[in-house]
Amino acid sequence: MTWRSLIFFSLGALAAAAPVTGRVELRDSRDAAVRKGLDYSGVVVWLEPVRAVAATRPALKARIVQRDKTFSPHVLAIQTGTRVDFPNFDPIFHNAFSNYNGQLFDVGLYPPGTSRSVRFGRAGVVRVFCNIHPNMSAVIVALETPYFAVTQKDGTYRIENVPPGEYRLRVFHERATDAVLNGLAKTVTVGAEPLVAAPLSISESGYLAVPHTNKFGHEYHTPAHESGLYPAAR
Ligand SMILES: [Cu+2]
Repeated sequence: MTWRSLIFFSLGALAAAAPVTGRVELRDSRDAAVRKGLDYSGVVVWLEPVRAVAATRPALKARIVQRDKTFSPHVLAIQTGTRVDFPNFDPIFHNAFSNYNGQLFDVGLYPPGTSRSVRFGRAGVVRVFCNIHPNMSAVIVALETPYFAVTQKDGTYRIENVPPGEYRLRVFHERATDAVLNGLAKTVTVGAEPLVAAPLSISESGYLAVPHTNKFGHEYHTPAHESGLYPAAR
């Protein structure tokens, strides 16, 4: 292949990929901001190719910052194989640990100004907590596909560069049951033009916040105002 044909081919491949956009609405929530329609953020929307195998992007990196005793972002979507850094920007120790498909990942206790990282090689939902501060929580959604996005506060999402084809559109929301989420999966066909997907409405009904334990499986010994409920009150 000559350089000219290679460049032509690359431009052609880029032009063929279109963005998929849409909007998600949350209902039946106990969260005041959600009920007022002010915060529909943190819903993961992704596209699984029905036939072709999604292209892999090696050596991907992402991060969840610890600052002001908060993990940020609260919801992170990644492709499997991504290494996630957990830098500690607080003047205190943190100990991020996670429950990953039922398996414990422990980053260990580490001091201010340092970082630890974990590579997530399998698809699944990773619940991240801090072993010291029960109110700290985050969710990592590891996906086999590179075509994903997380909703903004207004509920909109935008998945870039999706090649034409047939996909299963799927969603994850931390305060929805598996049955609700599975019921929302649907098939979409992406062509050469940008696609605006039909709006999605996710019910939080049936979701129960359960207390999480520390990494040793014990309750947190903390002041009463730091509830151990997950997801923690914000
Ligand atoms: Cu902490």
